[in-house]
Amino acid sequence: MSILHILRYPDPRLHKIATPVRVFDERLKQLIADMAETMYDAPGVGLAASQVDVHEQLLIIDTSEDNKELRVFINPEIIWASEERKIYDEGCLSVPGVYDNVERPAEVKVRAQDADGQFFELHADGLLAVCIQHEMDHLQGKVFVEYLSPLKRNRIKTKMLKEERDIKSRQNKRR
Ligand code: GNR
Ligand code: NI
Repeated sequence: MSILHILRYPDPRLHKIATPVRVFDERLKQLIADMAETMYDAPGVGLAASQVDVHEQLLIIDTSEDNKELRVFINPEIIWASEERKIYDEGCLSVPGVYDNVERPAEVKVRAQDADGQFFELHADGLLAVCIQHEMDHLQGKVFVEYLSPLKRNRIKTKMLKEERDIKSRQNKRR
């Protein structure tokens, strides 16, 4: 198992559109294991393959307290969304330190495949519903800051680029 590098906004690779998974093999299971290790290490409650620079329709979620409810969604589709909307203070491992309100459908029904290619359906609400939609956005190349105003988004972009410069200069000093 290994911890994978998580792309940081505004990396243009976060805007790539993921393609469907067609082969359910050992490589896929290894990728899921590495993504789970990466998510638990971060720590985060979800991770989309796009965030680790793999542009395939795969995401994982674990909203449990004890990291014992890993959920895997491959080629996910939202087949129903509630009229009711809910605002949630979202964060993202690709935009560390930034949290802001995003409004989305409160409940969704999703159809997806598991690691063996078996189809399943799930009715989600609460944080799980938020996460499914947040991760599915990643697969479409969308990061949650794109729901915020251009002013906020530009401030976040500037902050992230400054942090990136600081990280790079620290790395150069160590050499
Ligand atoms: O860890 C995460 N927490 C979170 C909190 C509120 C709404 C969405 C999320 S997902 C995020 C992990 C992540 O960036 N997934 O793409
Ligand atoms: Ni995210």
